[in-house]
Order: sequence, then C-alpha cells, then structure tokens
Amino acid sequence: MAVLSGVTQTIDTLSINTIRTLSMDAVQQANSGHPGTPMAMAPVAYCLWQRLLRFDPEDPIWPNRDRFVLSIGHASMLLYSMLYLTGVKAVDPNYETLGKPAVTLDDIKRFRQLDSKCPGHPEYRWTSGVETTTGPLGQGLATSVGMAIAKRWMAAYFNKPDYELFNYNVYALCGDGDMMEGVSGEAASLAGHLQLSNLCWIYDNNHITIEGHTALAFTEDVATRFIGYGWNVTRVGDANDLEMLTHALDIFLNTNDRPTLIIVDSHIAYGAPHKQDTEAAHGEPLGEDEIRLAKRNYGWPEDAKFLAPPEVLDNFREGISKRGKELRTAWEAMLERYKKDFPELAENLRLMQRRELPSGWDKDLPAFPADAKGLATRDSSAKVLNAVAKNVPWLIGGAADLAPSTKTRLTFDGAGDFEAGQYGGRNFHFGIREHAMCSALNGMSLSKVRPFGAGFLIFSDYSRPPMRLAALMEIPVIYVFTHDSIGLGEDGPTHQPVEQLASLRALPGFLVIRPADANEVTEAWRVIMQLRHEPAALVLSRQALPTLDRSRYAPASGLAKGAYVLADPPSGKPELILMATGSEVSLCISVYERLSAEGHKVRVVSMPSWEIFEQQSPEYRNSVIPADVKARISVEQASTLGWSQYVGTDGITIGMKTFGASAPLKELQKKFGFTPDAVVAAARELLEQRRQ
Ligand SMILES: Cc1ncc(C[n+]2csc(CCOP(=O)(O)OP(=O)(O)O)c2C)c(N)n1
Ligand SMILES: [Mg+2]
Repeated sequence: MAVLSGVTQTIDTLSINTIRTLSMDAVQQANSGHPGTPMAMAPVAYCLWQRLLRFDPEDPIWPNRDRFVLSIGHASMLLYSMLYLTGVKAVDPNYETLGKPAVTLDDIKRFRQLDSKCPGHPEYRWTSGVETTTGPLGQGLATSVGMAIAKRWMAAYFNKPDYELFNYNVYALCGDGDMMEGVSGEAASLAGHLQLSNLCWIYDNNHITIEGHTALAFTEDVATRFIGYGWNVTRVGDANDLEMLTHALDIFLNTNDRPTLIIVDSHIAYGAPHKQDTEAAHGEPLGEDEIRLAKRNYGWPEDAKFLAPPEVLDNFREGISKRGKELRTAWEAMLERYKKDFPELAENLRLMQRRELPSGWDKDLPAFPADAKGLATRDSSAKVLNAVAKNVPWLIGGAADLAPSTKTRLTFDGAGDFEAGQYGGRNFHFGIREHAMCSALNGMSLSKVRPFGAGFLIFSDYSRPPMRLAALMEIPVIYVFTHDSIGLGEDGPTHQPVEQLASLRALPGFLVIRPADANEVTEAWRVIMQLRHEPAALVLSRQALPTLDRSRYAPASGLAKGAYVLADPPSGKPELILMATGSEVSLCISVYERLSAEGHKVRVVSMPSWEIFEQQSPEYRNSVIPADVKARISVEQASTLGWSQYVGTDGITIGMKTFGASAPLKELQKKFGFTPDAVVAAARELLEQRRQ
C-alpha cells in the first residue's frame, strides 16, 4: 500500500496511475500525441511487464528476452513510460550497453521534440528497448510473427538437450486499426498455420478509432475470425482487472499448439470524465482541466506533473528487473557451458548476433564461363544463393508461393522445409502473402537471423510498407525480385514492372541491384551478404542473358562500386557513353561492337546499383561518367524517372513510357525500342547533334 495525495492505493494501482499520468502529461506538454490509449492500456502493459515478461532492463538485447511489440505505435507514450519506469539501459550500435538510461524523464518531458528519445512513434535503433518501429498500423503485428518464427528456428538450430537457449515468447499489443488492416489477417493466417504457440496478441477492443465508434466501419466478429485462423481466443472483460489479465496470460503460456489472441475490453481515456470512450481522446491532448479531473479520479495530486513516485521505481526493480536479471544471469551461465560443449554453434550464435559472417562463407561462390546464350540471372542467382547458404547456416528464407519461378529454393542436403512442428528447415513457405512475408522478414531480421524473401518484382508493390520500415530501421533484409521487366514476355502488362525500379530507388537507405549477367550476380551476392545495416533488393531476369566474356570486357568485381566501365574505346577518350543495368547491358555491348567497328569511340558503363555508385568518391564517379563527355544514353526497360541525373541535359534516356504488352519477348523488344538497331539509331542521332 502507498499513500499519495491522502489516498491509499495498492502499489499496483499507484504504478498503473504513474504510467497513465506520465503519458497524459507528456502529450499535453508536446501539445501533440495520443493520450487515451496509454491511459486505458496501462494496466495491461503493467501486468504483462511486471508479472510475466522475461526481460532484463539492464540488457535489453539479451537474445532470449521476451519481445514486446507495441503495434499501436500511436500509443508510444505507453512504451516510453515503461522504458523509463523500468530503467531500461541504452545500447549502442555496436551492441554495447552504455550504462545510461534508454529514456530519461527529460526525454519524456521533450516527447515528440527533436533529438528526444521519445519521438512521435517508437523507432527501433533510436530508442533502446523498442523492438521494432511501429506506427503504420498492422506492421507491428505482422513483424511479431517474424519474431515468433525466428524463435522457433533458432530453438531448432541452437537448442540441445539441457540447453534450452531459446524459449522466449512474443507479445504484441494491438488495436482496432491493426485488426482492420489486411496485413494482420495475412500474418495471423500464417501464424495459425505454423502453430506459433509462442505468439500472443493482445487486442485493445475499445470500439473507438479516429472517426468515432467502430460501428462506422467495423462490425465483424474478430474472435470467430481468429478461431478460423486456428488461434486460441480468450477474453478479458475489463482492462483494469489484473487478475483476469493474469489468468488470460496464463492460458497463453499453457497453450502449446496455437497462437493466442486475448481480446481486452477497455475504455479509451479511462478516468477522464468528459473524454472517456470518445474519439476526442485519440489524437489530441486532454487539456489542462480534463487532466486535473482525471488525476483527481485516480487519487493523484492534481498539480503534480511528470510525477514518478520512488515507490513505483522500487516496485519495478523488485518485479521485472529482479526476475529479468535472474533469468539473464542463469542464461549467460548456461551459454558459458554451451560454449564448451558446442563451440561451433556457440561461435555461430555470436557471429549471428553481431551480424557477422562465418569464415569461408564465400569459398564456394561460383564463377561463370563466357557464354553467348547464357542463363537467366534468376538461374545464376539460384546457384550463388545455394553456394552461400551452405556456408551461412542462418541464411534462411523463401518465397510467396513463387520459389519455382524465383529459383530461391535451397536444394542442398539438409536444407529442409520450415513447417508447423518442424521448425529447423531453411526453406520457408510464406504463401501468397507478399505483405506479411516482408513484415515477417523484418521480425526475423530483428531477431538476427539473415532472412531473404522472394517474389515477382511487380508485386514488390504489395510489400512496400515493410520494405520502407526495413530501410528506416536499417536492417539487412534481402529481397529477391525476379521477372524484372517486359523481358518476362507473355504474361503481359499486369506482370511487367515499369515504375518499380524508380520507386525502390527512391527509398532512402535501400539498395537496389540489377545485375547484367551471371558473374555480376555472384558479385551482387558478395556485396549483399556483407551488408549489416541496409536492406537490399536483387532484381533478376526471367529470360536468359549472355554471360559476358570478361577477358574482353572488365571484370564483374566492378559491381562492388555500383557502376563501372565495362567496355571502352581501344584508345583515346570516348565520344559516347552507353549506360545500362541488367538485361540492357548486353544490348549496349552489341551496340558498342557495331559502333566501334564503324570507328566510333564508345564506352559502356554497367550500372547495377545507383545507390552503391553514389557512395563512391566524386573522383571515381567522374572517372566512370566524365563530366565532359556529354553524349550519353541510358537504356533500361523501366520508367526513365531519375536517369536524367546520369545522362544530363544533352543525353537520351531509353526506357518505358507506357505499360508493356502481352507478346513474345522478341516482339516486345521491337515494339518498345530495345533492339540494337533502335539504340544505334539514337546513338547516331546524338553523335550527329554533337558534331553540329
Ligand atoms: C496504416 C495506417 N493507416 C492510418 C494510420 C493513421 N491512424 C493512426 S491511429 C488510427 C486509428 C487507430 O484506431 P485504433 O487502432 O482503434 O486505436 P485507438 O484509437 O483505439 O487507440 C489511424 C487511422 C496509421 N497510423 N497507419
Ligand atoms: Mg480503438
């Protein structure tokens, strides 16, 4: 029992009211944010963290910690209050704990202000203890499925008799918005299918969204839907009932064959006399008067602001901190023994946690002999991926039902399939769920395995929200996108990407690599595997591409610089530069051969990755595309958006100005102008103009 403002309250109630009032005060001070849901969900967060969560605030990246995902990212103050009150420590990008708090009271006072550790929505990497960036509704839920998947895989790979290194659970707190977004349905379906009994979603069933009562737009029976997905569904009729909450969480812990959904009925802005149960409590501060009245209802000093009573801090120290520390210390002692009994696995765990690669990871990377007929880059990628994956055990992934088309299956002995009850396999079947697949990849990457996901480039549009979050979080997810242009032929314009390359290139911190031939594919995987903080998309052809003769043209290792001079005039300065990516590079080579035979001085630049090229020195970039060579042509079977930065005002961009069409490849190349004749004609015109 504690006495505050003359009112006696249990330490549980005092702690819950501290979470509530900190959230209200922070939103009021920022004059921006969402107070109502932290007020309503404070007991749920409290109950889970204080009574159950296996999490040591001293080490928020302990690998076997339970994960807590706040999918309702708008309720960020709920999480920041927990991080502050439980004393979570900051961790730097080199995985060192810094000894200082992840969130200070000052950060909370500066909620939503520049450089505060409490930004508008929780941001992974910026605030220690935030497990994933949330805010786009539905993403947190779908990401939590990836975390639960990763736990299953890591348990199957690392756990040994007497060494249960991985047995953590994943909890996600969600709201009506999360439930309405399609991605959560895809993710729930996948989680149910995979029987992820280590996954628990807690649904804040408050019947309120921004526009008002959910009856405006949402009347389905969520419980029945989840039962249909194969989940265990349970209800708690009152968010303030800690015993019922504990009971429901107990049911989750004792369910071993399916994920659990706990539906919690709550009152948004609980305790605020005029705003409780209204949408007014969602997106704006309560106002000073309403805050006083709510504090009076809580038995809280009405004038106190940002009050965190010492008893509350002690309470968390005695609860979550003590339990978490004991668990982590025991785990670390177990790991020391494990290192002796299973040194190789222990070393792999260390490398994986630090996003490093095992020595010899690249020893089987193939080199491809010159071949005029060549092979599709999806086929060469299959060979390279398998050669890498054999030597990097935690490189795992799969496709959205397109492994046979994207050629992403791991085929070596023991690769196996990841399925319900058989969680050690390395081939994943995400089903036709591109969006949830890529969100799950984020959750897997945040758990430190190295995930890849595959599909057709056109359907990268279905995955864009999680790809954007991967870039924002700086996590090295790998995407393999095949069928990269009109080159795919007969499937027609619904399947032929046009604007996808430009749109992926527009994502900050995201690498796009479109290799020209098999040897560039090898080099692309070499680059991608060494990334630690960037997601990357490998963009591959369906159709065969010649394997260039590297004794005649420059080596494919130039790919590591993003763009490189592939072919040059035998002597002297080029008068024309042809630049291209992927399938159009060999087209440019044939144009080069023809124009060279006529005595023109032509350079071909293979440009598989703009982003990597932009990271090079100005000197290198100018050596590849010299400022004084103005006659430049870019050739790419895609939207030309962005190419003018490389061809300049005097150059020509050859690309797609319309959607494609359904026809055999040869006819499409002719129709859309991707033939040697068409490019030679453009080149002649340009050279002619320069002479005038
Ligand atoms: C994908 C997406 N669409 C829209 C929004 C804007 N938005 C933020 S909160 C919200 C309403 C959420 O309602 P609910 O999940 O019930 O949260 P509550 O108001 O109950 O806290 C919306 C539409 C968003 N954050 N993400
Ligand atoms: Mg709601």
